[in-house]
Amino acid sequence: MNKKAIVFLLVFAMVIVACGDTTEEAAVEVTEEEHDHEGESTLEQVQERGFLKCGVSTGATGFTEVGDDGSYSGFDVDYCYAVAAAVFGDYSKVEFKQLTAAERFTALSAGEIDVLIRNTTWTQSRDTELGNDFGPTTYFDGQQLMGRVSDGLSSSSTLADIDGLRVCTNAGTTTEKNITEGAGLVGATIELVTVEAFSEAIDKFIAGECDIVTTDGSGLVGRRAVNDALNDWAIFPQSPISKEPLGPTYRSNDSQWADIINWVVYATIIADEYGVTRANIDSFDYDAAPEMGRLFGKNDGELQTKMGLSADAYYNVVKQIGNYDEIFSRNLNPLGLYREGGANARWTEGGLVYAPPAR
Ligand SMILES: N[C@@H](CCC(=O)N[C@@H](CS)C(=O)NCC(=O)O)C(=O)O
Repeated sequence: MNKKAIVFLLVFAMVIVACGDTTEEAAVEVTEEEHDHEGESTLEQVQERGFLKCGVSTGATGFTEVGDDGSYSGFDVDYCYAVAAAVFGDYSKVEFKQLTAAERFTALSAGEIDVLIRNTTWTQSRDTELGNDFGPTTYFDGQQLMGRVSDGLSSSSTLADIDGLRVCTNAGTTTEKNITEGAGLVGATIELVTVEAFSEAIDKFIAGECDIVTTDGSGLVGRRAVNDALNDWAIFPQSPISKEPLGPTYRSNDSQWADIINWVVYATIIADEYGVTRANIDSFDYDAAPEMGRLFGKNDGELQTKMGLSADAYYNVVKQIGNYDEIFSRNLNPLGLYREGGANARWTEGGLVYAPPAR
């Protein structure tokens, strides 16, 4: 139910009084009609506001990058754009909020953002204790470590090899918990140094204040690529020390909003399964692929309007942002991250990227 409330705000303004040169402070009473969002769904709030508020990281190569002109790009950023395309038919209707790992869940529960798409791992405690629900995994990751080749580390190093070393990572992550537990299990004693943003951990690593940095494998590959350190920095162990399923996160008990976000991801995956791309989306034969037609609002049986969206909501996602493979390849292939042979491959090709049927 929409509820309008009249609120009176006392605004203290500095008023230059026209007598002599005295300056007086006057209290001006302003009446402002303010909208009370109580009882409104997340979708209604977002639609009424006219743009999506999407929480992203402070910087993760290939996932969240901010250009010199202030423009955002990356795999996570593209999923923010995709949600805006679904809700508004216009991907650009997004306001990004950069969040450190430690502040992300508070920002979400406080309503500062509508969805969090920020290298965020789905875990049991985040799901059950922190008031979050998780959407489909968009990137199956795992934690690894990075050290200097000049220190004798290589891609075949193991967790036991970090005994006695200083290990840097960012606070509020699964990373810090996994490394503490993992090192303990192999009997390695480490000095764990936690910083706010992961870029600070890299700065310390470069400055020699840390021997090791650790985070999701994708984050290490990205940082190594931008620092042109392929031959100098070794990523290990070959088999990650944890599972880090990364994907969109939203507030608990918000079923309609959850459906919308989930099907944004599924739409990109299903489009990839059918080979529908930004380039061929308008020449594709939807009569021959009724599932694709339903999902894009081209045939009978579309279900988007049942979710409060327009029938062509997911058509707009793929038309404007691309299918899963396009999003992955454009952002992550340049860093040396590929789907083939890994968990992010299509389920038909031995991977885990799978979507339920659109019917
Ligand atoms: N997936 C882990 C780690 C997330 C994380 O903070 N990853 C780093 C490295 S990719 C990152 O996003 N850094 C950017 C930042 O610190 O804002 C989690 O959910 O706790």
